[in-house]
Amino acid sequence: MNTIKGIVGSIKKDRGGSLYTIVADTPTEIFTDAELDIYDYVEVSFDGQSPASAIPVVKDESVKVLEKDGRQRYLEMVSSIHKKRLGVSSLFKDGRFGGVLNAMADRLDGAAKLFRTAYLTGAPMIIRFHSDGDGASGAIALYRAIGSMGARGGISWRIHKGVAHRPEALHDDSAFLDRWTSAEKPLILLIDFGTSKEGESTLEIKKEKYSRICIDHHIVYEGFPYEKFSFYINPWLAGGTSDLTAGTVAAAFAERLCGKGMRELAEISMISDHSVYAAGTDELRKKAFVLDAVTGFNIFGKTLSQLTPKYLDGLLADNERMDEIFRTSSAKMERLIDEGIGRASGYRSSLGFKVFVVDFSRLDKETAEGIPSGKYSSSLQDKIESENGPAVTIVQNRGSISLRCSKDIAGKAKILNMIKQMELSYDFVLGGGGHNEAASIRVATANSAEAIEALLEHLEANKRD
Ligand SMILES: [Mn+2]
Repeated sequence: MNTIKGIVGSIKKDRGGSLYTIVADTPTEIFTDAELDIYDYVEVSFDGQSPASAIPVVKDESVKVLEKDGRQRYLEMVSSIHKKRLGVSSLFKDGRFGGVLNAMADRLDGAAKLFRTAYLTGAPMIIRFHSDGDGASGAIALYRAIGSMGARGGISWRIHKGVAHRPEALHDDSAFLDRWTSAEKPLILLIDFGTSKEGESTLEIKKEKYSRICIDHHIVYEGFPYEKFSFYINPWLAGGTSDLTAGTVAAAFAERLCGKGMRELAEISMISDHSVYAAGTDELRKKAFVLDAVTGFNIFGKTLSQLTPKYLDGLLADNERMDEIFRTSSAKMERLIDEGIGRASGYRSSLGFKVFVVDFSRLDKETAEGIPSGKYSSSLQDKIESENGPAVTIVQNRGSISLRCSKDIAGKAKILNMIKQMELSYDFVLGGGGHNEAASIRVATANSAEAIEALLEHLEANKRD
């Protein structure tokens, strides 16, 4: 007979009973038909044989006279859990970006403490990560950290398309989170997205109801209400840039949580996001490519909900499957790139670099199937750059236009400024954003040719200032 004593930290009512998280030295989940409340102090006995609903639970009534006493005892228990030190991280000593991570250390530790408390007390969690190699590496790092904190349920991982946490997504999150009652607020964590005008409204809704952490590295625009997050962590607020990837910051966060090294995932995220800090072996490059392909190309027969960090982490360890994905997707991509370069219209800008324009919607349908034009534009840009030197690549796919710009000329081309100017100047521009090296713009499909003309004009106009 195994007995634990602890405090009820969360409850999810179900048919036939309730799922409780008991906060103790190691948090324990039990399913029982006993009626318990948050902060109840209980003794649970497991004989390893009885069905879950027959687990004997003895309530200690001596303290639960006033709710504040129950809360007090709970807080003492939580603070004893925290005596276990948060881990130290080697990424903070990295010569390339350690300084920026150190400048974010207080926020990272605060967020890690909030996350750890929510984790160990059974608060439900939604973890959303951007659907690319960067977002996926960050999610895998966190998944590994969680693995070392003891298994628990009530965590939903969601791969996320786009850069905004929109009201529809929040609605889904609420439907999941609101099934629990918990001592700590339910937690929403966003990795590699969330700095977006279109997501601002979700920061207004029920802001007292959820804890929210955002780990992002997209540029913070003026007026973005980041103070509405419990913790908003972004290198742009700490003297860094987007080159410090969200995956690397999430890896540092994960290291702080569990004390295990996450360097490999940080390196993969920097390769995937074309960071200036990207370095690494062929093996890491392959992993980055495979994560990008499997999260970005819709050709592997996986639905979005199947792309969990558990699956992705398993994939990184499965050499055979990785080879297969690498071969299939790189062959497909190479064919599409050759075709694009053959059909590109290019010219030399008076600013001194080449500009290439490719119409994605006219490429071979079968080869292009399942490959998003944004991913395509990054690979195309790499190839063009390696053959022509610094360049700007514009890929037009009906109303959606992707722009890519070599690092060396990003300061001259200023594509992000250009997109902002266009948003102000043209009604048919529906939105846009990104980094100076990689950005996108959405326009009304009927005006897409006009939009390309305007883009090229604005690119030239940059030389005036
Ligand atoms: Mn990223």
